[in-house]
Amino acid sequence: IWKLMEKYLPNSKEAIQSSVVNHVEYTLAKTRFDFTLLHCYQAVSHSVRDRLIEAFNDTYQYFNNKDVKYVYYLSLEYLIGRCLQNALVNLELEGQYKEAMLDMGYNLESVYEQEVDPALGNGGLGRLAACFLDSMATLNYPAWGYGLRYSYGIFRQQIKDGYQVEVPDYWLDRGNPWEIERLDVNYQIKFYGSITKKVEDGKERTIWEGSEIIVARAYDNPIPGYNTFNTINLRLWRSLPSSEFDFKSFNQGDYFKALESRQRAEFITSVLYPNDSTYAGKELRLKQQYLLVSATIQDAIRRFKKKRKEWKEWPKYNALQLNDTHPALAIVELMRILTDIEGLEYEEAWEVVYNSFAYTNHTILPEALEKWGVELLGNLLPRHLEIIYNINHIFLEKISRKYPNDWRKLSTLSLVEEGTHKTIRMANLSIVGSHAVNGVAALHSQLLTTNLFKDFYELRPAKFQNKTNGVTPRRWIRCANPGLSALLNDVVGSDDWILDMDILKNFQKIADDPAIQNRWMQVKRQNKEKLYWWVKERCGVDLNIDSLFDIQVKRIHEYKRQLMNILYVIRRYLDIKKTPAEERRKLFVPRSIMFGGKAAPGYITAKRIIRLVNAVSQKVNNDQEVGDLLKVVFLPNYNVSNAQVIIPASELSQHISTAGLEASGTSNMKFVMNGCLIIGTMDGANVEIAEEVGEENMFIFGARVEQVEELRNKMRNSNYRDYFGPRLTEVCDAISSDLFGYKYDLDALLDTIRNKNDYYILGADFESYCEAQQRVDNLYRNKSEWTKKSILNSLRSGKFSSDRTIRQYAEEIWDLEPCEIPNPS
Ligand code: 26W
Repeated sequence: IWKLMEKYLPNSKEAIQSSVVNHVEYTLAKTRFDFTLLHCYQAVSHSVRDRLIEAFNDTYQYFNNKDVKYVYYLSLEYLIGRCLQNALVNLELEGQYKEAMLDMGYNLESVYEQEVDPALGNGGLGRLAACFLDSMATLNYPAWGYGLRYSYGIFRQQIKDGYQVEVPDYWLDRGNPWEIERLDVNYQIKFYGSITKKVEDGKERTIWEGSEIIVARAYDNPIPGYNTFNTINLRLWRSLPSSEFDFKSFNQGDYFKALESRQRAEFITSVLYPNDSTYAGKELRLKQQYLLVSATIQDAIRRFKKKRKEWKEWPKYNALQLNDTHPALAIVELMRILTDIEGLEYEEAWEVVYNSFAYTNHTILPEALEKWGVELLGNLLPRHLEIIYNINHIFLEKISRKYPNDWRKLSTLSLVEEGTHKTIRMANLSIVGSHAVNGVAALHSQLLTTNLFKDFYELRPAKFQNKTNGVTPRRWIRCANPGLSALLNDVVGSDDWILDMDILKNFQKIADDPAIQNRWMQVKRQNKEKLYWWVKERCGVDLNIDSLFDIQVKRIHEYKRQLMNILYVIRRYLDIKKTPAEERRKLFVPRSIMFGGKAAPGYITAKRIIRLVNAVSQKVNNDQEVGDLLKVVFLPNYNVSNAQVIIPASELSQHISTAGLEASGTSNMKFVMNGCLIIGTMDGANVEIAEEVGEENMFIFGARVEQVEELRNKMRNSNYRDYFGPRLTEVCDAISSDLFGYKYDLDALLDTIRNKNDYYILGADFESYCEAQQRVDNLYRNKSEWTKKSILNSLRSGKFSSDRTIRQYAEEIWDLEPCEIPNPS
């Protein structure tokens, strides 16, 4: 059979059709009488999956033969988005499939729409992991993604009476043709229990006996590279009961108790925690983290052992990247296995661990930093807590030798936070256990070394790096914006830009070309039309396609300042109302202002922001006087597939966080690539975007990082009426006068800036924001100038391809070489 398997699926239209038809008959067991579009999607996906599996098996076989070093990317979240189009584009078969399907009476685009979006992440961090997988595959790096196969992804957001309602997202409802269940890849995971010490030939050995044992099973998700046969694996773990463990209860005749414990095991990977940036501290979450960590480390060790190398060679063959501190226990787990089971000395084990791990920080918000209570941790993972204390002890001894009697240093560097409620600081553990630590944009990385991790930086400056985020042009231009892709192909004369975005810079002169400008505007208009219908169907609002599409889509957070955006919308509304009807069109550019994003279910202020947007929307959109000069829409259930419609259609996008608080942002990069102008603060990657595209092609405003603290202090000591300008005061008064209704919620919302010290300095930045908005209006009146800037934004966005980011990780952190498998064709 192995000889027979060596041939590959042919690419002809007929071959594609016959493979689809085969799946209709033999995989789906369908007849012509109840065949739906959904079945069509399933059959097509299975036929594409066959091809992925060919490439996927060959890839790892090849890696293995070449004895390469692997990177393991560990993340509790992946927002990979829909797979079908992405796979076809990366396999370069979209054209053939389109034709094959058309022939059979199906429009491929409507087939795409059948796919549910796997939403196994919250926001930026999860989507970054997905872009990284695409780039790792495309650049032929030997890589593995590891994560959890949650049965419920991030909730589906519905808007009822203007409020967010969360609906469970059981995304596996219709099966998942993309995953391969590995019935034979299972690992035992232990929890709780006790530890005993044994002395064997004069050496002390620790044995941890878990009292709850479950199983993690592998589900493989092939990730195809673009323009290469390489296809890598995203391996997601699912928790299952361990049959061995139940045996006892069954024998004791307690049937129901046995079933209960089985359900408890399955529950562990059932739901993604929908918080981003507030740490929950729940035991179930820690169980999730440990399950990922333990199964992944066991899998990596099993693979390494087949090589029959010594442990000290581990870092030569393995790099482990921690996507934030969520999987940080991996450091401890590898230490535990090396010392307790493999019998290495502590120092030997530490060398192995330290040289293979690296940690990426994604936020400096204090409420997001993970700190596990020692009781909780010590109860669930007693041996791990012991090892953490050990690591800390040895680390602090070094510190006190270097800085005798510096108690402040000792207490800030310690892995343990003392107090009535003792906790383990996962960031400190991650830094101490890693040879490299990075932030996700230049400004953010710099703030890590000067603020959050200052003392660590002074200890080992060489450990700290920057890796500015990036996004994959395959999904975010090629898939999401086919019109722009075709235009870029014509400009460049090939589709080489998909793999080398930097070449777009060579074509900047086209920005002045009226013919190109026209085509550019046409593409944007077609994308706006698509969003127009999307909005009409889902929100029942009729937008003016000629109005400026102004969009802010991201998780709802006070620091991202959606509140400032909506307060400005109200400002605009009041100004329009004050202006005599005959002068309105002269003074105001028609705008459609759209918001989208989920609020964490327990984050009341964020939910009130959504309520305010919807209240304003209702008032403004129904005001005859205003007409199409101003429309406000809340786009429900923002996710990856919706982003693919929203981003290419937008003309202005808002990235307006308080300076210093947005680590990077990644949608800003997607918007720029798609020829959208940014209104934003000098925060996160906006700073580098300004460097690349030129400040004159953006609308930059607001306080810089260095000014924020001073502004906060100033405001702390004064009444809000003294530092809110008249424009903001009037807006707040309008809300409080019940102009939009919902007075209770909205007053409470305003109090977060009026009486709570306005931590996010919205009051201080508002005037400068209004001025920037005025510049937007002025420029939009000049279609040609606007379009020129739009073109330049896109052509100068090359730095923000995740290919650049991944190359830097590979070269500067992982020490990893590409390994391209020969293309069989
Ligand atoms: C423990 C709760 C929790 C969950 C998720 C805390 C923090 C997080 C993430 C770190 C939040 C997140 O997604 N951060 C975003 O990461 C992106 C990718 O680097 C950045 O572009 C965003 O600026 C950052 O907010």
